Amino acid sequence: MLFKFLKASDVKSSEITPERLYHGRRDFMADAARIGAGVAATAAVGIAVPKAAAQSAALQGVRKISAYDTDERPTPFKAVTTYNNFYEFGTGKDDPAKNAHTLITDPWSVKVDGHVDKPGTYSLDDLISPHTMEERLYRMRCVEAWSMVIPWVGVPLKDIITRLGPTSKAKYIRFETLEDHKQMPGQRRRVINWPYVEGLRLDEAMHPLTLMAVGLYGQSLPNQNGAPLRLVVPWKYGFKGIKSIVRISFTDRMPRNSWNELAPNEYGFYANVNPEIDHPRWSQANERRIGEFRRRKTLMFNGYGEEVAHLYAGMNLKKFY
Ligand SMILES: Nc1nc2c(c(=O)[nH]1)N[C@H]1C(S)=C(S)[C@@H](COP(=O)(O)O)O[C@H]1N2
Ligand SMILES: [Mo]
Repeated sequence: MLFKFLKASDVKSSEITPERLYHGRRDFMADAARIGAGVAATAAVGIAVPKAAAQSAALQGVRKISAYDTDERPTPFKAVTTYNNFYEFGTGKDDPAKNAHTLITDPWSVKVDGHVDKPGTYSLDDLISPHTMEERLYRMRCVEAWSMVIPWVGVPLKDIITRLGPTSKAKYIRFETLEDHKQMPGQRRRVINWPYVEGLRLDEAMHPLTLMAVGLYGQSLPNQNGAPLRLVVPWKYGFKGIKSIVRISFTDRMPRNSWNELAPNEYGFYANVNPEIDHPRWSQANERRIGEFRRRKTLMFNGYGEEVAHLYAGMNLKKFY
């Protein structure tokens, strides 16, 4: 594996908490940005900070690294890695952390097919170029009305897509999670029509905010968070963020998606965070940030409206929920 950042096992054995490592590195990166060192990396954990991001941090004179980062406080590592949704390992929030150790993530390959110039079976290293790897502090919102702020490590999905070369027929992208009833004991129960599938319109997938994550808090993804690679779409409900991806298909038709299939009146294909449209069984107007007491107002497109609202101009968001 090419990834140079720490593995979860390295961190566990050290005295340093992932949060302290993370904050330490960000201080370092901000310092490097202030003194104008183009690429600031290779400190305790070496992910490369792209030059443009470092420079924009310098311009703003704040600890902002990526132009897309939220300035909100990251949710503690412990909560991010023990309060999860990953039905392949059980339906309880603490099931994935307890059960996901059976998932084998190395070696890992991803099948690419459909309307694309370079179909084939790719190893993780062939798919993820470390040159475009970035850290992004994103606000995440689950349809169950809780939210977190997570420092992801990943590459913009558009970089992967551009290299694969979708043809003019490709209008959507479809992702599929591993199906293996031995490694994923939750799949022995048919709570979902396995494998879990998700999709995006191609322009949503090409948006610079859309990330293919391979890590969080400066280390590779813990299994329960979707190792070794998972989707992160910060303006959509969490269920769009499909985990442990083994197949990427370029399609001309809107693909099915697992939550929509499970409960079509509750979960649409678009799944944009929209406080004005309640889930049939509860309100979406506010949310509980994990670790906080007072509920917060939920923001349209999860606060990313300035960046993404244009993707949905003219669409009836009540119909396309
Ligand atoms: N394969 C798969 N991906 C999945 C899920 C799942 O059950 N299986 N749950 C989704 C839901 S509902 C949420 S909120 C996020 C949770 O991601 P996290 O546990 O890393 O916070 O993963 C999404 N991706
Ligand atoms: Mo969710």
